Amino acid sequence: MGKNIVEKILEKHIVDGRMEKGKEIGIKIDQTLTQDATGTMAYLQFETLGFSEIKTELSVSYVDHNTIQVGFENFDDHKYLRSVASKYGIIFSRPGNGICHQVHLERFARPGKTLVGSDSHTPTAGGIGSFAMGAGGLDVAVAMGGGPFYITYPKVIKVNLKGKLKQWVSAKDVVLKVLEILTTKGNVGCVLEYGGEGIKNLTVPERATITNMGAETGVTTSIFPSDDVTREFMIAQRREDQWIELKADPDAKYDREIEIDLSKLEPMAACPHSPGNVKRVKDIEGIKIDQVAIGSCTNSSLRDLLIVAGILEGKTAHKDIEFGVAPGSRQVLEMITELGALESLVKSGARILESACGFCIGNSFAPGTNSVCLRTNNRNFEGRSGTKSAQVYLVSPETAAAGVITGEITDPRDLGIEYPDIKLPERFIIDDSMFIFPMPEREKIEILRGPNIKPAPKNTPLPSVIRGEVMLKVGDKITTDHIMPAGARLKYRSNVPKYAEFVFEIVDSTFPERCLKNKEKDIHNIIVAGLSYGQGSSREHAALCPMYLGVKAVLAMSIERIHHANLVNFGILPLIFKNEEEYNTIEQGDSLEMPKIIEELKAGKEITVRNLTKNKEFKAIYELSERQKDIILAGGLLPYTAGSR
Ligand code: MIC
Ligand code: SF4
Repeated sequence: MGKNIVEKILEKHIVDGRMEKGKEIGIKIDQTLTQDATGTMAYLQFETLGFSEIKTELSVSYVDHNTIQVGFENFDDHKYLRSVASKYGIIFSRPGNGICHQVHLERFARPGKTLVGSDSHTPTAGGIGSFAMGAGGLDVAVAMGGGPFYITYPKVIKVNLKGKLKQWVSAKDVVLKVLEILTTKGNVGCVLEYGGEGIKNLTVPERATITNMGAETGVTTSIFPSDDVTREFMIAQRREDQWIELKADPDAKYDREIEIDLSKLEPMAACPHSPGNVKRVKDIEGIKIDQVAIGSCTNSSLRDLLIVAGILEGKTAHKDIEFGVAPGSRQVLEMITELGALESLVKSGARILESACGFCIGNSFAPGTNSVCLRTNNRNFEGRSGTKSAQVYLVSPETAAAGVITGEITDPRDLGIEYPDIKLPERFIIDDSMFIFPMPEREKIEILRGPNIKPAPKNTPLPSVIRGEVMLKVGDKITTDHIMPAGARLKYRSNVPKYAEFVFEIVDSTFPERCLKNKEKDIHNIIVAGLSYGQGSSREHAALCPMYLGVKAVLAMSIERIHHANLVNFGILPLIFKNEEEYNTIEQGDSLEMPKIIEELKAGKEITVRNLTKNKEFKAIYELSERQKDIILAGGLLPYTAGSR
């Protein structure tokens, strides 16, 4: 029987378990990447685990999130990351070199390889045919040390692309269409495999826009075949020798197929406050805007910026807006400089922002009160821009550029100008001088730790009885941005006691203090949530900091994949309600007791939960493999792995 691409890659990498849908498998990881906001903790954990060097083919540490540097903390983190990288054989990408996903795509990602990154948009590399997944930092630390990475053997959804995109419609509109079809819920455990004759009309960076934002559907990853288009890109990056062909067999089977006719697509927008709230730009035209931000790992490639520069050539940004452009990498910045596009952007009034995450993570370029923004990134959760009252619409570079000119949401096809005729170069400027490659004689290297860098906290084994209080009850689609705000708080990523002061800051800022009071009295803290709890980023701090505050269990209607894995990794019991009624009955402040957890977990039985306040008892379920149960019992992956070494 023919195989699809996912099967082909997984069968070459499986080291634990069987290739059976829905079952847990362990796979060998060829490459890892980290970024600074999750990386410091990943490397602190790598150190705690006691590995002497990395065991992967290639591991890269990027600095792209915390580059604002108000105070000493960020720079200290950069120094720590640089020293750890040199010590353990990791390539260090210096700040200024660009956003991890864009740079990895340009310089390191390879078709057919597995990649795990401590960032949920790691699937960007799926655009080049890499099987690339986001994970918490601790999982990445274990993978760097040569351990397997565990996933659920996925269902594969084929996305069949046919036809060709019309002018003014681009890759972002394709993935927004995918989001409209699949939404942000219910896709856990699936992989999106792209195919069909339409793919030949999409370049690698365009494919990467699609696989990047696929993360918002909740899938494990998205992947494109590796074909002549991939080869051309790799030639242009002078990496032709790393190209291999990768395609599905003609009789390959899929669990589901979706067809998208590229020629029928129109400009789309994800409206506030969810990437799944997709509408046609036509239907929201005319809304006045205050800010346009172009960049992020979704849309900051050379192709994107050349298009924007072409559209804005000879024009000035509308007087009522602030406009910023963040090129995705130093390579992109150098290329737009050489090709003259930078000049036209500057002349149009663009504020040229750093080649970093910046506005996307909300640590700079925050919009004003009630501002309406057009942004080309992938997430528009409430408050993520840095301003709670802002309304963020996620759009393509074309639609963003149209807004720059008119000052309102505009279908770019209505601009009445010619679509820029851009030509991508046959060769990119290759300059790897902003990477620090590891050198021999690493023993003597001293690891530099500033005062903001605190050791990775460890949990204690799961108590035999959880007895505690519902500290917070939240609704559906609580994102990791709700749980653990980034933005201005990002600089505390290496300092858990400090960062924990901001858990649920935008939902209920009293949460941390209340939790700590209980913790002192040995009362366990419990979180109750609705559907899709923990959507969004891979930040393990959304589990690590609650763990630090004494949270022992999360009881939800459903929990997203990466966050679920992070809860397990930090020894927090992830439980699922069997029905909505139980969720409805439970209230914040209720006292709960789970009297037999260890016994029930070991026997594979449902967990008994007593609501002492309501005098009710019910059973909760869980989706945990035997391995994950052992991790929870040990108090998390750190004590579990340390114990087994
Ligand atoms: C994000 O886009 O939310 C981030 C910041 O890149 C996160 C990682 C993090 O929180 O550090 C992600 O997507 O995983
Ligand atoms: Fe950076 Fe934004 Fe991409 Fe996250 S989504 S890696 S913050 S650019």
